[in-house]
Amino acid sequence: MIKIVSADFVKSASGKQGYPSLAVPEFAFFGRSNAGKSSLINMLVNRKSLVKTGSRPGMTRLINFFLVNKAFCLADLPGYGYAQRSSQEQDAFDQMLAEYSRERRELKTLFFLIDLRRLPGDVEKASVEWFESLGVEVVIVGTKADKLGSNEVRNVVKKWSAFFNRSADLIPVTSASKKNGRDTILRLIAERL
Ligand SMILES: Nc1nc2c(ncn2[C@@H]2O[C@H](COP(=O)(O)OP(=O)(O)O)[C@@H](O)[C@H]2O)c(=O)[nH]1
Ligand SMILES: [Mg+2]
Repeated sequence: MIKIVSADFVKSASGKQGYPSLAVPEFAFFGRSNAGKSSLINMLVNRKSLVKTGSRPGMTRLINFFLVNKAFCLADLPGYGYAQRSSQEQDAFDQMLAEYSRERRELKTLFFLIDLRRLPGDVEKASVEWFESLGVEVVIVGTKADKLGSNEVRNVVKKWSAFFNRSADLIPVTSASKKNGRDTILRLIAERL
């Protein structure tokens, strides 16, 4: 199991000119605003507030890069689904993601976080297919498991498994508040280093 020795904020970027040159494998966290991306990163690196959480949805418009153990990078991507976004902002957001997915050679895996209480729909399906079409491995992660009973969690994962057409074993379930699922995500990272 990966032991966290250090975790540092490196920088924020809106485009490839701003990406840090770290030359280490990178793992990205993507999902709807409020899905729990920042909280999950904090849980993984054992830090309460390395990444700011619970800020006004849609406020994070930049990609935030964190270097862990000087060995791998975690990228907190901006969240989608913020209704207040203008179409111009939406275009800039799509452009930022497209550029990141295409250009970021260090990117190994994208963790697609979905609140277990939400029903994934067309946006989620299309996003997964789009990332995969660019050759990006996508791991769907259920978040906020503490908000549901364990039977409910199992049923949700079963539904998602059918919806996304992938084995339920490949859909980790996490709770940042209960610190569940940490080992699973760290193991997935370790396997890819
Ligand atoms: N109960 C519970 N709340 C969570 C969990 N993860 C995140 N949250 C809460 O959900 C809100 C959004 O979390 P955040 O990490 O900022 O989501 P982000 O917008 O995807 O980065 C915050 O109020 C968090 O405290 C979790 O595992 N369980
Ligand atoms: Mg966040």
